[in-house]
Amino acid sequence: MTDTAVTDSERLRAAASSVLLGNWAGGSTVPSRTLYPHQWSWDSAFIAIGLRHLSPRRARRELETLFSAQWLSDGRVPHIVFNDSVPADAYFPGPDFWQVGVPGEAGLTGTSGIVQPPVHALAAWEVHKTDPEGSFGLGFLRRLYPRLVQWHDYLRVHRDLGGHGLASIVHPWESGWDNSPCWDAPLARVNPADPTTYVRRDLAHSDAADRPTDLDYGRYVRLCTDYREADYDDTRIEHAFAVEDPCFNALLAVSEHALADIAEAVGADPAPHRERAGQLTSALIDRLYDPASGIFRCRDLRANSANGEDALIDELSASGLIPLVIPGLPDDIVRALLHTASGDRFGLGRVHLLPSYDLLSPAFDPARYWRGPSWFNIAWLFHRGLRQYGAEADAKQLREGLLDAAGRSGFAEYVDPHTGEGRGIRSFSWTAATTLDLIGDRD
Ligand code: 9WN
Repeated sequence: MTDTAVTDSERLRAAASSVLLGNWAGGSTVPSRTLYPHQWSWDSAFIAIGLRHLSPRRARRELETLFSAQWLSDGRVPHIVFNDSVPADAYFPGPDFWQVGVPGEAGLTGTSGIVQPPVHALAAWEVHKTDPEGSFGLGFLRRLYPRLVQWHDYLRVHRDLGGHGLASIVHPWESGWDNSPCWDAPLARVNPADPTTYVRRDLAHSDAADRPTDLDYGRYVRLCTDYREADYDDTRIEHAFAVEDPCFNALLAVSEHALADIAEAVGADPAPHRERAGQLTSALIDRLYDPASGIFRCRDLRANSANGEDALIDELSASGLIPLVIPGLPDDIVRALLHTASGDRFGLGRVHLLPSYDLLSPAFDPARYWRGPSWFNIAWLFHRGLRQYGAEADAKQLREGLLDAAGRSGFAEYVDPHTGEGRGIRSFSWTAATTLDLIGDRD
């Protein structure tokens, strides 16, 4: 290689960097300038993991901005933090809909009232490790640690709706896998909101064939208005939608492990966090693991509202493979997850990245949002799980696939698992961030 030669990796790195820098909004990064012009909770965690390679300072700021909007009342970290430089009607549901203020925070007009997967402690720990000196010097972990503890406490205290030690989601948006077929049955019981009472903004930026249907949107809106009317108080509402999701709880378990590392670094006691991580892992296995299909499944707490019985949801989603990120899983479960991932339902190694949903199901759709397409953050998580359990060849192939698809698609929101064609919007932040994080491995 000559001094002037530019490698593919360098080009990709430059392109990914320019997406992240272009989406920087002053204190945090928008997922997309057009479709998602505010700060999103789990996006920011993935973004920080990529941003740390460009600027550890900015990566720390990303997380601190998010936590500056954490609710003082109960510790919840909202799924959206609204930026007041963006017109109120740029995104629906916007700040006027949620009616939640952020007292004393300049530049932020409010937040949503629901949450997203708790991947933040993991992100904070990864960001810290990139620049321990700068992080310690500025007290990054010392400030964030109590906030992360409060966030996990919110989920433990207010969201264990099933009473067996797992956190429940109360809206499909809380899963991050918004319109997965897993939500079809529990969502069908929800009365859609009157479509004349709101205007969707997403269809102005994305193809309707890629996005959720109007009927699903009506139900999403209804769940939000019911929660809002109960002042987002989990003790004052019988949530119509209440589900234990494997990805959400796996990320909580991994983050609890990260919190133990953070506790140690700031001189606090790591033991309660390790214990809690162990409890979460056991509860996840007891409640959600399905040995017959070799995957974790979602549990619908309202499956039979008449007698209050819950039931596993009859759909196989890649959410059920994400527990592979948890350290110390029993060997038989690791083997089963690897087997399921590379079987015909998910086609690992034979399709692009990892499809979000069962390739063999009639509900599979290669284009529509979370009903089949492959997402980059999900591939990043599964890659981490593969490496953790020594599946190096699969990990390498997935990493190569992620980098190629990201570059070729212009950092698409997601890709068709069969063709690799980009779908949704382009210049999507976590696609660029996961690229930056994995690119080093290819050099
Ligand atoms: C609703 C921002 C978010 C992601 C979600 C993804 C999508 C929002 C939407 O975009 O959800 O939160 O309007 O569809 O499903 O995972 O965090 O990128």
